[in-house]
Amino acid sequence: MGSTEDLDYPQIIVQYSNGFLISKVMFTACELGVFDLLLESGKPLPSDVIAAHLGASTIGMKRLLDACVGLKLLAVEMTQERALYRNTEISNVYLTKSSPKSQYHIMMYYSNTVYLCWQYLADAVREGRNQYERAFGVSSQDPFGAMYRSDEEMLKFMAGQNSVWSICGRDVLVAFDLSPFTQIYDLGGGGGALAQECVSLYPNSTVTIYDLPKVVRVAREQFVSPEERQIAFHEGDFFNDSIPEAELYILSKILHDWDDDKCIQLLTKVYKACKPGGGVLLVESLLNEDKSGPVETQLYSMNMLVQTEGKERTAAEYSKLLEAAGFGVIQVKRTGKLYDAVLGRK
Ligand code: ASE
Repeated sequence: MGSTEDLDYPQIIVQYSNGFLISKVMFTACELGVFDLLLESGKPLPSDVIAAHLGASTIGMKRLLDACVGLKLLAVEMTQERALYRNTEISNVYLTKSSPKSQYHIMMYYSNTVYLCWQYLADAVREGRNQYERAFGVSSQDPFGAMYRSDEEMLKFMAGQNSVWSICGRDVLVAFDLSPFTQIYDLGGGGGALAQECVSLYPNSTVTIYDLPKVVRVAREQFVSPEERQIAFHEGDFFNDSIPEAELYILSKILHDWDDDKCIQLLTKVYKACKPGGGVLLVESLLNEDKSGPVETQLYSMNMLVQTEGKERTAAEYSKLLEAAGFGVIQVKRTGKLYDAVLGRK
């Protein structure tokens, strides 16, 4: 910001116009396996070698690699007329598939699913609802029926959501001391990465992942091993089936999928199931009270419009939902990262 932000050359407009080009370059380099190859190779490689290994054209690969250098996702060094490319530290940690902090799966979900929905953002704004019918030809009545329209889509979503917890999971789980709660249900816990983080932070806790039967099946097959004794599963639909008694319920990125009525309906069920002295932990990206930011959360709220029935909310809005369901003492902790925590007590 500064003197370039004027009407002669609107830097900010140029930057925003190019935003999707930046995303797509990063997603494509991930998808083609550029960062994985450079990690495995252990030494800088020329573009033609990278192209040959990844089954890509030399012309296209060279162009992609140079753009990644411009974006600081790769570094280049010149040796006798040959350009050699290597990963930057941030790429090694976040863009390779094998890294424990890999964001590869969420990027594939953004690039191949979210991206297609955003094609219809104007329609979503006009109509005030998600765009599954236009984007994928599936009914938008039941958003998770649409999001889980195939096992492959469901797996991509679960893997994508899991990757977020490798960078935000710890912060949302230490925002409050959860050690008094040993019996925990993670409602809509999906692939289980948050549950895994929870049992590692709180060794006396057991976390039951409550999710749809097909989600539980994939979580057991692909994400959580039977050796992980502190993690259990419960198959069910939390709107239509009963919710077992527990001390703490985690609702992580669940309420943002639904309108206020559905949220209150769900929270009321949770309140009834909850042991006295127990609570509910909401993990969500909080908007400022005047909705002036953070911009990431505002953008996610647009995404909830194109993909779900929900929206991102302020801390006061979540507190109102919790109070409507009967929860008393409500505490809010902002983490400064993407996701924040709200604790309501019974
Ligand atoms: C949901 C979370 C997500 C439902 C659909 C979703 C995410 C993407 N699509 O509960 C993760 C958050 N990212 C964005 C862009 O909203």
